[in-house]
Amino acid sequence: MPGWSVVLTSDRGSFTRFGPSSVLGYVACMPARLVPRFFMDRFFTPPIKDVDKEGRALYAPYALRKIEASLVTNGITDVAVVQPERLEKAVSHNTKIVGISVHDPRGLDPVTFKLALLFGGGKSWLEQFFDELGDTISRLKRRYNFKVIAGGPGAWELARDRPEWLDVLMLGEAEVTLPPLVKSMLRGESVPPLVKGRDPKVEEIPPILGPTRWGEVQVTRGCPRGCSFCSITPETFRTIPLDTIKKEVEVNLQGGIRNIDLITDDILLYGSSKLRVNHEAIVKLFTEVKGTGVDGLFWPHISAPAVKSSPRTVQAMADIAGYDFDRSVMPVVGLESGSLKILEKYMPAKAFPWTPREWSDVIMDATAIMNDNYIFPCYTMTIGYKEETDGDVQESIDLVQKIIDHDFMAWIFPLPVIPISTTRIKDNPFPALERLPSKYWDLLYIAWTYNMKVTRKLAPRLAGGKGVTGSIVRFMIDRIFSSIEWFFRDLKQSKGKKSLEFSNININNTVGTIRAILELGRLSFKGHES
Ligand code: B12
Ligand code: SF4
Repeated sequence: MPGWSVVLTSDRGSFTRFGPSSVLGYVACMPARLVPRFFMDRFFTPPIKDVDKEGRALYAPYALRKIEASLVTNGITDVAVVQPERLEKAVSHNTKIVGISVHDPRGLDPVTFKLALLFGGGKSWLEQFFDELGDTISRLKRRYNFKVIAGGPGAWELARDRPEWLDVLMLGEAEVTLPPLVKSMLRGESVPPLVKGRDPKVEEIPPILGPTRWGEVQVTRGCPRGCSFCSITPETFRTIPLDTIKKEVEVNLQGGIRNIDLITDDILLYGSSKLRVNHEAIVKLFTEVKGTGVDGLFWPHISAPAVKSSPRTVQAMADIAGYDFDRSVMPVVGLESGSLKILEKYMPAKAFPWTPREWSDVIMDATAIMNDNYIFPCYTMTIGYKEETDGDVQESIDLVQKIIDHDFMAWIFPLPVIPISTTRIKDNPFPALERLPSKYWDLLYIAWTYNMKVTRKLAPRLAGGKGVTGSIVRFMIDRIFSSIEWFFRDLKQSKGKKSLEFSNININNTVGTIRAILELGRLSFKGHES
């Protein structure tokens, strides 16, 4: 094994394909004691094993590919992206720098934080994977004496709680700032422990050089809506040129990837100016990407007001990409709140070109348009602002109830709002059980009972193909989601206090794994009886 001078990796919560569907990536947000390791390794966060003949990862998360490209195009070519499981083999006395990309290393992001709150706390799988990577890095660092640099969307969490083995933490985008920093480090010069990356112009962002784990290709960066709780807010909005996008699609196709995931914070922002949907640019994007021979064309985010403002664009996207039930899209979409007060204070541009007063109509119309085009939104809500009262939460409940009454195919996740330290609400307190409005638990209950219904309808899609893994995941989704209604009812009735009773449960051990499998069997049997 050669031992590259720069080795890039991330923890297993990121360096995986998340089984048959990226939605299953959220399982890693669960407390580790409640999901046996066996299930993580086999179904939810299995390692990506493919390597080239020199031992580098054949498929990697997009951020690592971007970092690699920005170093290589700036003359730092002795770089390898490797899986965390192969780190030990990849580093040697030649290694000067190990770079890691982090998504949610301390479990502070909304989904992870909420699940800890609901299930009585404890380390999430994301934290567990990060700590395991940290142990390996510490050990190897003692032997080989390299420097460690970390960055990524979750870097802010390490600024709050910094591991002792970390030498440099970079906040923000890397393309411009990282290459000179790495050159200094390779020369053995001392560099500051905390660095803020400057946002690159689009022409300063080089295309990736190797395939990504599920064909990720970024099409926009940043979001001009400027919601005050969102870490995307401080970024400048940019549309990536179509030529760069097509180069990245080509790299993925050459790597045998057929499905492309267009990374964006809102696919309808592509080519836009001042938040106006650019129909022609989006049709061109979809047509040209599809024309390269791509099979599936997906994307992670869209915004409800943009959908409502241009239904023909949504329909064109669906037609070109060929969406149907088995090829549906399940983007994360911000629903945030039903309260006018909260919308006006924390996200006044969220509803643009409509006003916060019209938010409810925007959501209802947009959901109908999305569902007509096989787009099933995962709506996320931010609840628990300082001045949010039960009256505000009731307005959110009313909006959610409307979605339920229309029987839309949409999940609804009421999440506690997190004061991410790169946002304008960074000084707000972290959510705590006692500070959440008491109606939060009613909202959670109606949302989750509805989510269970929707999840069961979508189970065949979530579980992917008909293979063994697909069948097992389908089976688990069906049984688990149909048998936890009591849990949310108890939380509602106890105003959240019931969660404390879960703090001692630990099934992440051999006995727990066997019991979990038996329990799945028992539930399945019960399910067939009813
Ligand atoms: C793909 C994706 C996922 C996937 C894959 C996750 C994974 N762990 O790999 C899935 C769907 C599973 C997912 C889940 C989650 N995600 Co996610 N995800 C994204 C998404 C859409 C794209 C990421 C990406 O590739 N971006 C493009 C690259 C180029 O940007 P980047 O990653 O920021 O990298 C740049 C810099 O950060 C930096 N950098 C990155 N790595 C490194 C490494 C080094 C050494 C250095 C120096 C710099 C550096 O340089 C890069 C280039 O400029 C982003 C949205 C977005 N706009 O980025 C959300 C996003 C990153 N996710 C987010 C969150 C919160 C989550 C969850 C924690 C859920 C939650 N709400 O609580 C879960 C965690 C589950 C998990 N297993 O990790 C938030 C992060 C917020 C924050 N700042 O903390 C984002 C920003 C979405 C949002 N708008 O809120 N996610
Ligand atoms: S619309 Fe979404 S991505 Fe844009 S600033 Fe608001 S929360 Fe962030």
